[in-house]
Amino acid sequence: MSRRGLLGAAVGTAAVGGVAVGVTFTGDASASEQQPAGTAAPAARHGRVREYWIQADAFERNLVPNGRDGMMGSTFTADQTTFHAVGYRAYTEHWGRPLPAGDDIGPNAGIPGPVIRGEVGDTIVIHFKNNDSFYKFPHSMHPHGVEYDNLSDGTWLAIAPDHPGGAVKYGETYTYTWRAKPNSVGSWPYHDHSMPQDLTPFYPGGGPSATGMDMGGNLVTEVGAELGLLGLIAITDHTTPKVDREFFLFFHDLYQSDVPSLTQDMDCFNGYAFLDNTPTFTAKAGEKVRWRIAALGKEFHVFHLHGHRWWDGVKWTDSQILGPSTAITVEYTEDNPGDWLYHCHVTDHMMGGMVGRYIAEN
Ligand SMILES: [Cu+2]
Repeated sequence: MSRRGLLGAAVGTAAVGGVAVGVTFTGDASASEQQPAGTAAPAARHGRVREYWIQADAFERNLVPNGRDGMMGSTFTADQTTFHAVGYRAYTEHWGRPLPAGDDIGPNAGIPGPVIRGEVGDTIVIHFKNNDSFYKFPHSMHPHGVEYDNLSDGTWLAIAPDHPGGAVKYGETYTYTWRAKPNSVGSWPYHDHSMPQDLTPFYPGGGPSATGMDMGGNLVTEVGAELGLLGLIAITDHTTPKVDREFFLFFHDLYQSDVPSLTQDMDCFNGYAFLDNTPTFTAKAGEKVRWRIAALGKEFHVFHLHGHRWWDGVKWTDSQILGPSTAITVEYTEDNPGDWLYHCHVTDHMMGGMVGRYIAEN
């Protein structure tokens, strides 16, 4: 049973009013919810089942499409900054065709993958298909923040290589079931957690493959996430404030030693590096703004937004730390129009591309 008509109401939780497509609600999820100790149970609510059809797709990605580092002035040729990426994209039912961009799922351009949303009480069903036609690696989807059982963990281990859902082979499918609990409210990452792989055979003549380790080459753990298989989960409840703008920002890095077609390490926002290649976000004075921000990899990062301060839950701040697999939600009312930078405040990462533009209009 498909009930797409309900989607408008669900998208209203973000109050950004996007055209709602591609997420189907089917029936009611379990209504029983545990509450944290000492909190009053909200009115009983029957969650929905939200179904997503998500495919891991292979595509070429030039991380610096305009060929220029807008802050430092360096220039790049496309061959220096292009690699074979793999990203999650949301599709119509049965992976029919890619969904258009929308406020509900975001740009759906592959890196990051589609925004996966849920309200407390909902069951999120992910129909995943591996269409990595370039590397033909196994891939998976592993969530943070939501509840799941072992069959929906999406994690590969050498001691249990055939564990269902941990290594979905090229051309195959798997269904994950995740549940939004009261302690799931917030922003979370999801990512490929499948087998380590060596990329060097795919880039003949490039890179430092000779430096590979003795044991089976230059194995990279969570290689799928480095190639672009990452995204954000947004879980809300009845207390989540409505906002006028919601931005999704992913901090991630690609290393030349792992991906030999790159001529340097690249520090990326949403699959791009350097000012005016990374996303430009816009808002208007007076609007309520929310950023949902996550990071993966092996670096720590500092999200810094020029000209703005927000409450981090403990104190006022204009810089917030992120580490691998952590996420933050930043909210403020736009009160300082201008053409501002947002960037990672780790200097190496600024130099490597983690700089973007935020334009607030009067
Ligand atoms: Cu950083």
